[in-house]
Amino acid sequence: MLLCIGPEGTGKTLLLRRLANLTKPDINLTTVPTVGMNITTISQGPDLPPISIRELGGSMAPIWHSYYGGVPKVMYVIDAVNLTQLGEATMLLMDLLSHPRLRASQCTV
Ligand SMILES: Nc1nc2c(ncn2[C@@H]2O[C@H](COP(=O)(O)OP(=O)(O)OP(=O)(O)O)[C@@H](O)[C@H]2O)c(=O)[nH]1
Ligand SMILES: [Mg+2]
Repeated sequence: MLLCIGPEGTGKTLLLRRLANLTKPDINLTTVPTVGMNITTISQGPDLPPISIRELGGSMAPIWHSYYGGVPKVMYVIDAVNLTQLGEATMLLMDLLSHPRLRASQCTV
């Protein structure tokens, strides 16, 4: 299962909802902060298996590492327009990239 993480309010839930509903233009744009996790299944078409992505809320950043075991790919989402959050986003990304559990599984971020 893939992991989708990033600081609070960067648009992870909305992005995954969009990816899961590419053929439906009118998705609900209202979200609530993810407390815990959301699992989204994204179809890849008739010949490929669906992908499951686990989103962890930004408020869970201190325990994101508990979910790194065996993860082949991480989607790290930032809000590039939110300049006040970029410092935090960078620090969390550095923690992520240097985490031994992800390095051991040769995870792609
Ligand atoms: N205009 C605009 N608003 C967005 C976009 N992505 C997210 N939002 C809004 O930003 C707010 C937060 O989005 P979420 O998708 O809940 O953010 P999140 O990263 O899942 O947040 P946490 O679960 O708290 O970590 C919501 O009100 C969204 O509707 C975008 O691309 N454009
Ligand atoms: Mg969310």
